[in-house]
Amino acid sequence: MNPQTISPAAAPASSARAGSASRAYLNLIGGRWVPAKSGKTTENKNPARPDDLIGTFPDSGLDDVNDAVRAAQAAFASWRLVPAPRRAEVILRAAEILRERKEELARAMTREMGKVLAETRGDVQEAIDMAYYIGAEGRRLFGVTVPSELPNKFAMSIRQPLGVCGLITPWNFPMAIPSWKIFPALVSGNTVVIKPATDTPASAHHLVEILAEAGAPEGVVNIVHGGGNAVGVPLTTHPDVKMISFTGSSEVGKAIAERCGPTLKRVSLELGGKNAQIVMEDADLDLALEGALWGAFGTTGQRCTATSRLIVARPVHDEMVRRLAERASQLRLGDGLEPESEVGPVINTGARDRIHSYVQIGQKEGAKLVAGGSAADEGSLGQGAFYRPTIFDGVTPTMTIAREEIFGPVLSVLTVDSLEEAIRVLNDTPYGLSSSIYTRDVNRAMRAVRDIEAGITYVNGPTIGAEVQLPFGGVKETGNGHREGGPTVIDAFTEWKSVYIDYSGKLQKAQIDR
Ligand code: UN1
Repeated sequence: MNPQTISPAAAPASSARAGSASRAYLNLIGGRWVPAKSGKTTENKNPARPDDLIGTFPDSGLDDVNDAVRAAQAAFASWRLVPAPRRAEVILRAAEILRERKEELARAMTREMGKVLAETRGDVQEAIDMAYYIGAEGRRLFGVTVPSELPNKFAMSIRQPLGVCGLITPWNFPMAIPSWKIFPALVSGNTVVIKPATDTPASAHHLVEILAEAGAPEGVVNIVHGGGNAVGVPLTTHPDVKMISFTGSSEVGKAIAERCGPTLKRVSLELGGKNAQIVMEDADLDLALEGALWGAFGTTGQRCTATSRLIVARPVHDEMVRRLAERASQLRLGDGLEPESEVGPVINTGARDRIHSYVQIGQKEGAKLVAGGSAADEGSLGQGAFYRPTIFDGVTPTMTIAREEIFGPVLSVLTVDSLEEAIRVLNDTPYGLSSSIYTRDVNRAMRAVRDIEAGITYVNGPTIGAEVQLPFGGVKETGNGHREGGPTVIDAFTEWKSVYIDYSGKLQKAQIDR
């Protein structure tokens, strides 16, 4: 392919817009929309209404992965030579299409994933934000120029793409997270094969379809639907895949890192969290209450950044817990497409049952249930995967519900007697993604910013709500040191090359000629 001619991948023949009908979705490989080679498909249904079939998706395997990697590898030869500002134009065009279709895409995402419409609009908005942010990066991709120690010699470092990147994305931000990975990969000159979560394949499909429409050349963006073992594993072990970017659980992240070891692939991991919000006795309690409700029960508690622990100073504990329990019990559960719904279903009935088993463990270990604690089954909720916003009081740092990521609407309240104890309790977890402190005392806020072990700390804001132009990621078992978002995401998707240009016309010996 001539790098000067960007011919868009063909759109699918049956390109029904993201709507309410059920549809047969396909993989995109080398610019062609194709079924799984085996011909097998799987169904995906609405978690609020299990009789609502969203569509059938290819149940792909090794052969499909191999085809996709081959197509991506072939496309890399010319995509890497397209000037970065022109690569970025594809992403900026995608931003325009996303903006035009935001409402329709959000509705399709709520139908597929369950979270309420305001939040799926936010999810599409996050993809739009990332497209504009990273699109502009096409005219930066800064390297560094430094002086050489020798005369008449020039030294600089430039960024180079890695090659084919394998992207494995979760269901909780079905468009935002694919966009965090696909856009920076492409602007840097890589080609991609994405395997989206099996619970949210349509949202990732819509993003990929938009990129094709925006002019991504054949083979630059490929999507292969299917399960972790059948598609994810061959992608991570494929010798021609140079990098894996994964968002999901720490358990799966560790398995992926091991599989990537033998081929020394770069692996960028965005994993679990056990995020906490501290509320000091001098905090604005109304604000802290709103923050905790949004952080714990927004997205039905299914964010990596969700608040799953509330660490409260003893003097304000009783008031905080009483008001929180009251407000949590009043939250309206329902189909996210209904305007009055405040909390949607969890992703599927398996997740609902797993969340409930944590609640049972919490009760057995002696925590005090003050709100929720069961699946919601009144009226039409009984058909869907709904779980009541749940709060445990009297939680101690060693209890299971204070330690393990539950990934659902369950908040554990712990009580402390000082800022030092609050920070110690907050840090007492294997994870380190997001954190928050509510205080009016700047000295306490600054000590928390310094001493909390987490990739993100909010002061007087909840643990959720990261913006795309800042690094996103965590410490300890939340990741392996890479960051998404911000200028840092480019580091994950590029290799540095140092270039020395000697214009002295003679052999000069570094470290020796002085
Ligand atoms: C996630 O839960 O994996 O900061 C991502 C937030 C969102 C992104 C969450 N902007 O809560």
